[in-house]
Amino acid sequence: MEPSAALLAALADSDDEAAETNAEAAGSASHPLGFKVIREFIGAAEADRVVASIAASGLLDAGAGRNQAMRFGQLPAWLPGALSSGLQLAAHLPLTQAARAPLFDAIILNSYAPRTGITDHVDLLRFEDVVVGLSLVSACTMRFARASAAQLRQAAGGDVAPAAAPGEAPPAVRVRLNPGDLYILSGEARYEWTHGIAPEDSTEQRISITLRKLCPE
Ligand SMILES: O=C(O)CCC(=O)C(=O)O
Repeated sequence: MEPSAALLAALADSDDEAAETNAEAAGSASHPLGFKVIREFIGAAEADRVVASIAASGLLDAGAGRNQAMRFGQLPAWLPGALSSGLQLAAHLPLTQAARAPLFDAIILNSYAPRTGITDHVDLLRFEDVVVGLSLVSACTMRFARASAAQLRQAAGGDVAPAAAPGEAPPAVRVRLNPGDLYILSGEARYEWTHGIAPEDSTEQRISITLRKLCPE
C-alpha cells in the first residue's frame, strides 16, 4: 500500500520537529540512541476514553487472568487517532518507517497489577524497526540496558535468556512514564537495548498499548 497524501504532507511539514527528533534520537547519557518519549501524547480525557474502550472490548480481564491481548491486522477503531493515523507520529519517526503503510499492524495490550512489571527484553525480530508504546492509567519507570548475547538470541527466536545474576545486571537508564506519554524505540534502542519494568517501579494498576509492524514473510 502507498503512504497516504496526508501522511506525506505531514512529513513535508515536519522539518522543525524532525530536527528536534534527530537531536533527541542522537542519544545521551540519559537516553539510548533511537529512544524518544513524547510527553502527554494524549490528554487525560482521551486517555480515559481509550481505557473505557479497552474495558468495553473485553480483550483484557484481570479477574479471568487475561492480562495481555495481542491482535494482528486492522488496528482497533478506539485507538487514539493520533496513534492509528500516524499523522502526529510521522515527524518523530525515521523517514523510512514514517512513510510505510500500514505504519503498524500488530497491537499488544498489557494490564499490570500493582507491583508487577515486565522482564527486560528486546522485542522479537519478526517485528520491523520502530515500536511505540502508550502508557495509561498510572506512572511507571521503564529501564533500558545494553542487551546481552543471550537476550539478543531470545529476540531472534532463541531460548528465554536467563535473568542476570544479582549484582551482574548491566547499568540501566531509567525513564519515568506518565499516563498519556508515548515512547518510541527505533534503531539501537529497539535492537541493541533491552527495555523492561521492575515490579517496584510500577506500584499501581497500569495499562499499556504497544504497536508494532510484522516483517514481511
Ligand atoms: O508496558 C509497557 O509499556 C511495555 C510493554 C512491552 O515491552 C511489551 O509488551 O513487549
